[in-house]
Amino acid sequence: MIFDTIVAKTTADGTSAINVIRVSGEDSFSIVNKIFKGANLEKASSHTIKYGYIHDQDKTIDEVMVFLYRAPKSFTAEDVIEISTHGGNFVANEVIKLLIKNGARLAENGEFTKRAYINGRLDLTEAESIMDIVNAKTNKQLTLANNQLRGDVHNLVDNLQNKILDIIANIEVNIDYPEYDDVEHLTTTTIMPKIKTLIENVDHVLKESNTGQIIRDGIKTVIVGKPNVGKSSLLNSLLKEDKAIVTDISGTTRDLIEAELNLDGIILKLIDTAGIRETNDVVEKIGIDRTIKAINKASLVLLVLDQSNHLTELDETLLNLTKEKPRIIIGNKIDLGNKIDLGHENIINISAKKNLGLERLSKEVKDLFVDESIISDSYTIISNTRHIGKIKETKKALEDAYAACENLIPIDMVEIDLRKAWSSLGEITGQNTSEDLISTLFSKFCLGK
Ligand SMILES: Nc1nc2c(ncn2[C@@H]2O[C@H](COP(=O)(O)OP(=O)(O)OP(=O)(O)O)[C@@H](O)[C@H]2O)c(=O)[nH]1
Ligand SMILES: [Mg+2]
Repeated sequence: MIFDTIVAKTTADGTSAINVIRVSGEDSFSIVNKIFKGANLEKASSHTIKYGYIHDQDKTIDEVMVFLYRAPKSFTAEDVIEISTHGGNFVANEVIKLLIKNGARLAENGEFTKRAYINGRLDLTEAESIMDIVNAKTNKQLTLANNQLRGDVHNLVDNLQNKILDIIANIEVNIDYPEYDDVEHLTTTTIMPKIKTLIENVDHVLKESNTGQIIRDGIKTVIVGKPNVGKSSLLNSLLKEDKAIVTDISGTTRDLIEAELNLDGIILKLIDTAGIRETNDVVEKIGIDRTIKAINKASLVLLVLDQSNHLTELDETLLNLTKEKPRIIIGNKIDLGNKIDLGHENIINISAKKNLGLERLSKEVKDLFVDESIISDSYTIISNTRHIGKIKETKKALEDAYAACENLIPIDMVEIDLRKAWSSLGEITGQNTSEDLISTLFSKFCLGK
């Protein structure tokens, strides 16, 4: 496909050692050549670097290096030139303005990657993984993103699609040559076991994707408890900084305090809340309201109790309020006593003030959410919410197909469900994806990507 020539700065704004300006499209070489003094770029070979100057008629703008990539061996699979200028926004903008004056257009967010996708250099999962690499904050996130970029998710999806096609082929043969087999026999002996195995495969992928999603997106975690039990102290000791105000006055925290924590490779998106109690104070009431909403939205609740005092009615209320949620019950102030015993319910005893027991808490979080054994270079797990959604659709369609077989519904109806499963998978890699979705996905990228 032939597109116009686009330009953008690929490095971040601000002063730096160098800036890289990327130009991609059919006229890249002729446009840059017009403003470059040095070698004749139009005659230069691919994958070479030239030294020279960017000039605007007689005026020198900057001393630069240009990196040349001819189609299709470039990031976008088009002719690409990357110009390294000196750092600084002003000089970069002057060069970009000059390129636009000579026929290039300012790129949209993610447009280079979008072209790589449209030109078949990357599938959608590979393009999406580039954003994940840019956003990675932990080693585990980076491993997942790199595996996806290498094509692991693509291969996994391809493999499932091929298995579905195999069943569809079976059905087609039967429809074309009905004398080969009777339909009932075909479904029960050939098709149903195959669909069943596929559902199991998809289920397995979904199960492991829980870990993937948590590695990629972190765990929304809310710290709750009655006033003064040490919620803010816990936040601070986990973060190893005095982020929240801690006092011995009940009701110190009035509104939600948010922070992010890297817990041995797992990102906890922590929210410290206002202690829950009966109150007539309007400000505090609003705070408590927000706490309840935060509990509802969280994936993990850290319920803090005070081990230096016996359980109160308020603690019981909170235990009840959070019992349906994945939660960890924390017995804080263990340095002052050990007065609470919840029987069969597990309590992690800690002292937020004295930094005791925090490793046990980390271990508990991991045990609840992460299967460490599947995070490796050689293992494929799905982590992207969009992909997980499509796999769930696939599973539903396969289950419909299976139920149709069971109910002896005509075989061509079963085939419709199977085709639906196949096309849901295709949406993951971008085989049959709407223009709207593509635009939305790439608009989340940064400029120059
Ligand atoms: N001895 C001891 N004191 C603690 C511990 N954790 C917190 N405290 C103290 O308990 C008091 C309350 O701590 P905060 O962290 O403000 O409690 P909170 O739950 O955030 O309270 P509110 O924001 O009012 O709901 C402070 O005086 C802390 O120093 C602990 O493990 N041991
Ligand atoms: Mg507090």
